[in-house]
Amino acid sequence: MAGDNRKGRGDPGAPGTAVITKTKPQTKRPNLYRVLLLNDDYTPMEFVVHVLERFFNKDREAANQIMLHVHHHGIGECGVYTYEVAETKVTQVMDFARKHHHPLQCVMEKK
Ligand code: TYC
Repeated sequence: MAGDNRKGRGDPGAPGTAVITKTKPQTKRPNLYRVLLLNDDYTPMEFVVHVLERFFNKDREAANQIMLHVHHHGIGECGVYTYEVAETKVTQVMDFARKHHHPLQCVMEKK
């Protein structure tokens, strides 16, 4: 109808109409991302261990294990995070490695 300025034009209170209410519980899980370190021939082992302690909250033993896994297998997981956290970790590691002139590479992949 022309010139119908009423608020909520559907008139949900009128007989024979209904408002659809929420039916399913809202339990959407966030997408998760693995943050991975890549091996190279130049970054010192001790620097990689330090990165794992500083940015991934690993204790020295866990950091050593992950570093050695990367050293032997070429790639390894540092942690699993939501997108924005994973992106921040990657940036922090890349900036830190660059600042110390190491070629260490850090990437993320969707789980
Ligand atoms: N391969 C390196 C070395 O022998 C050590 C290293 C481990 C580098 C893990 C990167 O992600 C890495 N010095």
